[in-house]
Amino acid sequence: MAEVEKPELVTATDEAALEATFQARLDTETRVEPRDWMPEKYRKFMIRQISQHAHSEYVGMLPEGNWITRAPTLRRKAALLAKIQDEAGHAAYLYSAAETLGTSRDQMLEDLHSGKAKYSSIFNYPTLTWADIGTIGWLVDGAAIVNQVALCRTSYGPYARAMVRICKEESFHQRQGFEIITTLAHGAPEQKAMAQDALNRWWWPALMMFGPHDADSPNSEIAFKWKVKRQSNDDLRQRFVDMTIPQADYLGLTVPDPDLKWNGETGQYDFGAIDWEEFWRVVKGDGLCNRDRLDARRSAHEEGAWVREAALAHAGKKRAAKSAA
Ligand code: FAQ
Repeated sequence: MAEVEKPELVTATDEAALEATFQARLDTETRVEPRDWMPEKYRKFMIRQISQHAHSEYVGMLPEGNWITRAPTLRRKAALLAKIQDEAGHAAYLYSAAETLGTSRDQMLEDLHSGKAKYSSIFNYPTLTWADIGTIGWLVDGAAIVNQVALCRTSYGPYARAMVRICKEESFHQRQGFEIITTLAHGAPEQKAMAQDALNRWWWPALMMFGPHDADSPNSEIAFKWKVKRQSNDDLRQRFVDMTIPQADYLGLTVPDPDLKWNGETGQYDFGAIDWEEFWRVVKGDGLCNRDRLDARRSAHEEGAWVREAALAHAGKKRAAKSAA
């Protein structure tokens, strides 16, 4: 199908025709690329989602960063450092993908630092013990993969392509987390207790990562129409639960949900009610670590100003030298 290019003058009728062609392209699974015409609403919707995803990766470095200096062995420390660097890389790809939609990194960071933009609620919980680092890899990266594998088929080309690479790296993260938690769960009674305590604290926040129930998800309808979302919040959450319970069984750990049970009819696990009041409180800024996380990001940004200025000055000098040559 031909590219949809924006004509010089667009009347309301043209706009409707362009939108119809845009939707027809989506319906035939044609990806949207940066130079294609797209409805303003789609552009804004994608900036919202991709930038919030980027912020999650960016803020997501902080809970784990807390343990770099306290990792129990050199090998664990090297793997943790590599993982955190990967998250920085994910943020960088995602900020770049969002920039192709016409926003700037400065704008996105301003929205994060001012508290206007959201990031995943999970990163507002504290990492109290080393077992939390294993649990983040196991559950948080595990949930992120379930969500992001679906996004590899999302309609905006640069985002979908970033997801493919990110998912590969997240798989490594999940494996290293599971290895940490396996060592603890199969270790001394104190280590097993530490693993169980971490699971108790991270289980429910991990389920919240998939967002509100489908019926309470205002963005879902249009996200499906535009093929941004391929599977619903509840379907992905269910997939994560079904995938994770056998892993908890293997570890000999108990998921903190008295209502959890296998349902032979559906072939899935039924699970208890999520505390949505807690979810919204954390999303709105009142979680255990929201203030710390934003303070840390703001001060890192301010302290890094000289690096950005130096890089710009260097690029300016190189440009000047090239045009003088
Ligand atoms: N936290 O209408 P919906 C990672 C907001 S990456 C905070 O259902 P939507 C890697 C939502 O934005 C984790 N806010 O929204 C890693 C919306 O508000 P808005 C991040 C949330 O977009 C691992 C409102 O609630 N992954 O972990 C959350 O259709 C380890 C209504 O919700 C992504 O961002 C939440 N959990 O569906 C890094 C994936 N859930 O924007 C370091 C891409 C919902 O209208 C260490 N994003 N909200 O003001 C998505 O797939 C979707 O945006 C959903 C939400 C599924 C998250």
